Amino acid sequence: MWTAMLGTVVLATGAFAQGDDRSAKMLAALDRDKNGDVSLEEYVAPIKSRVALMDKNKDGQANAAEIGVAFKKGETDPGVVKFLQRFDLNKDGGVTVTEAEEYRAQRFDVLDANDDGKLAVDELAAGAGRTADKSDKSKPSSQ
Ligand SMILES: [Ca+2]
Ligand SMILES: [Ca+2]
Ligand SMILES: [Ca+2]
Ligand SMILES: [Ca+2]
Repeated sequence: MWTAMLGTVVLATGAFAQGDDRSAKMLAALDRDKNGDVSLEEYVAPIKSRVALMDKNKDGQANAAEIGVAFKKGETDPGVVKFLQRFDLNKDGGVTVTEAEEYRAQRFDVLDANDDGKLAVDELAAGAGRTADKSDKSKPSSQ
């Protein structure tokens, strides 16, 4: 019955879901072609449009002030700072669509546990509590 809310959760990508129900909803929201899993393109699409929307002055990136407006908070709000830290890959104080896409692509790679290029609901669920580096699990701690 959650199909009714598909449209409303598409942009809610900042907070990663907790639990299977949330993961199922997240998958449904991301799965634009409704084939039951999330492709890389589907996974990065929401953050691209989100950053583009945040960029009110259309200079190609969302800075702290613009992110603050989007979050309805001040630019020093922890959520805003965290968003910047996460997505501002070159640390120039602004998040471009490309940076957001790249961050999400890295995240996709982490979540895609079986490396089939698609995220299934269990992979989304497993990723809810995980932040980085699936490469670590296969390597004994070298350096
Ligand atoms: Ca899909
Ligand atoms: Ca801007
Ligand atoms: Ca940047
Ligand atoms: Ca997969």
